[in-house]
Amino acid sequence: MRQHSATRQLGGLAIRLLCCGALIAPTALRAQQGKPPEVLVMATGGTIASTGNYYGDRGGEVNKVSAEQLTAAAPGIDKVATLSTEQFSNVASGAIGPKQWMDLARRINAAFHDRPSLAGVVVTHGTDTMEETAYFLDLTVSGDRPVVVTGAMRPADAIGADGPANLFNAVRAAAAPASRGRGAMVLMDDRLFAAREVTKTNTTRVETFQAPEHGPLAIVDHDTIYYNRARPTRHPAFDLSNVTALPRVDIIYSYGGADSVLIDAAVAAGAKGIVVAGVGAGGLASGQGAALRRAGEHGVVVVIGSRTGSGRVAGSETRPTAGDLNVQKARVLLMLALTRTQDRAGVAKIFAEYSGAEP
Ligand code: DAS
Repeated sequence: MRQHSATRQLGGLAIRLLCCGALIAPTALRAQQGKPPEVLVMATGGTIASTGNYYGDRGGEVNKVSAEQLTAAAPGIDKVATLSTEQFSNVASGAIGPKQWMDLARRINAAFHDRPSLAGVVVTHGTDTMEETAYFLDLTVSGDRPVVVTGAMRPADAIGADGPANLFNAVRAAAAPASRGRGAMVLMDDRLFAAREVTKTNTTRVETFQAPEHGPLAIVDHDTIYYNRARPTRHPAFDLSNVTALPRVDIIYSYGGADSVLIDAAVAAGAKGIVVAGVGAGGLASGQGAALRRAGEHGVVVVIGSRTGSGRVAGSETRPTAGDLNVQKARVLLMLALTRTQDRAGVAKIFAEYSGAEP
């Protein structure tokens, strides 16, 4: 892991923050404190750090842009925060999974611990699995300082590249006092979303990130970050200090004619949990029920979600369901829940608290 430190002086971009009725003037706060907020930019790779032909020969040129080059490409960024940068990795987001999630969470927790003056952290990340990493960080980074995950739909050298504006706005959001207590968020296309709610909805459009049935937490305008919701109730972060590896959890899709084969294969591969992308409000193909019961008898915890893309799956005290988490996020929560308990009712309780399944 390479680390760069680039401290830059800031000037006075006025950002007015309207939050829960309170109008805050950050420039005034900064003037009082004598220096602009400190933000750490942690770069992991993705399209934001890639160059090359967007639809053609990207292969030879991907992932060549460093964390320092990313910040240098966002004019004025040094006027909104005192930046430091760290190159965590430089890979496409398909190469980021449970091991990298844990390393990243540990690194961010350590940065917050070691630097009390740090206002927030920005993570640059490929967009394909961004929502999973963001949700993992939401569940595992402790304290009230924000983590803002951002990326780009267009490479760094594309016409109309969105990376510099996204990074600029993510740094503004991470520096803003109004962002405290909101957990991890995703900033894309001038909007901030809660990590637990956001999902990628389109393969290529810059407005691909949406939060179905919830909407954005904030609109990021040139002069203002306008939060339109009160701070959420936060549950304690999952403690990773004794976790060496996350348990295997697989996602099984339900569809007309689906049978037991993939479920049995997941159990044989050592899955400790299965998330089902059920039909409708958590229904199953008739060929899957017996295999899921068998999995349960083997101690595998089954969580039922939905493949529809929005809406709740109602649960009970003994039957864990995804609530309104999509299945990829239910998988993240199940992996973490299984580090606390392997008991089905215990997992159901955690899901009720964290996922919105609670009636
Ligand atoms: N390169 C892909 C990724 O790393 C896509 C992207 O970043 O937008 O997820």
